[in-house]
Amino acid sequence: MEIILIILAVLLGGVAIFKILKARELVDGLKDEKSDPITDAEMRTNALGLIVYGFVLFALLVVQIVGWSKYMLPSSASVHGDDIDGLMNITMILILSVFFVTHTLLFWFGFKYYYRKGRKGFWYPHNNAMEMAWTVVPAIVLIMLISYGMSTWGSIMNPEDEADMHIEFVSEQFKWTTRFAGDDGKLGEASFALYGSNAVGVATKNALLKRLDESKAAIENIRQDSIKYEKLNEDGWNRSKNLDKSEESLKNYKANVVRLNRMLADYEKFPAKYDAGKDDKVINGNSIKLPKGKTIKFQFRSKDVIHSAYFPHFRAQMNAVPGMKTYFTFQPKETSEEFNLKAAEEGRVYLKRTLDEEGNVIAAVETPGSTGYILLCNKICGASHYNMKVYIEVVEEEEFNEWIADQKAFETL
Ligand SMILES: [Cu+2]
Repeated sequence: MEIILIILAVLLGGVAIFKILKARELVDGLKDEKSDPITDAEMRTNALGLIVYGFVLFALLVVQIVGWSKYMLPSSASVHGDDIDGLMNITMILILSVFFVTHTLLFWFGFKYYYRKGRKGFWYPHNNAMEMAWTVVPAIVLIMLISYGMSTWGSIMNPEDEADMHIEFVSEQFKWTTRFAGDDGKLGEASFALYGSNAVGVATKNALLKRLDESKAAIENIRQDSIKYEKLNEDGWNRSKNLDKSEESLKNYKANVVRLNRMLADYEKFPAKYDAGKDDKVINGNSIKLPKGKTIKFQFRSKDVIHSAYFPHFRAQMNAVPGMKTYFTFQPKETSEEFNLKAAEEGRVYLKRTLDEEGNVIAAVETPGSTGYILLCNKICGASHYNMKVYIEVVEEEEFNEWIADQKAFETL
């Protein structure tokens, strides 16, 4: 209510000023003054206003950079992340320098050459040397910047080191399911044909056979239902909609049976890639552990729409696209504990919230350090997109080994 009143007051104030100016114009018209409508003093005030505006703009920018840098991400927690930070810093230094130089000139020239009676502009239409300079110099700088960016990206996407570990994230509205490769160090084959109780569709032989049985049973059920609906239809009850639905499901399940049989035939030829899934560990919760100092190759899949796996502290991001696999490899170089200490040392803070019993925030205290590693969905994918995250704890190798040993294998061997 208060805000509405304030907005109304501002609006009415604006209307009043407009009306007063309009009235003044009419009075001037009556007086029939032939003088210049804008005086020299007004012109000078405007010019001064421009340069003051420039100073305020610069000052605000500097205040924000200095004052809010404590909320920025701490320095990278992954090995390749330092390259990304280097790229970011050089780019920011370059564009900020150009920004300050060009805008200083812009405001200064606007002030220095404001209109004064009797002064004429200097007509200077063209200069080849200058044209060349401001075309070639930015072109060279941009080519260098882009080459630097492309080579950095190229080396990050094609790491020389073999991965020590393989982990998969499968996205769906609205959660991530994690799969760790088992002792064989390989992620087994997976397919959407097995989704259901099998969260990421791991395709071991047993899982394929189980799903095949389920699909056949489902087809039988649908057939029984269809017979019932047809009977009801004959008795005068309109069940055409149910029949259409049954037909649709029947088609899907039949296609699934074809897919599963094709994979079972493939299993006879290449059993290894299916058997590799037996010891995989599927984690349904939203918190996982990772070992420090290991190169991890992450694989991403999606069950429904495009999601994006974003690990801000590790400077990593990759889309998870339905129907294909995408990859990103990185090595965490600090445990969660070490990272938190480093963040505090670097002067970073986060807001520590205290909630009451009903979950309302009653206090938010700036606390030195970091909230900790997290995997976020970075593609607006629907209503609960904001809540699609996995908490990651990076620990020493021994602690990780203990934790992963406690997780259940897909098929108990
Ligand atoms: Cu998402």
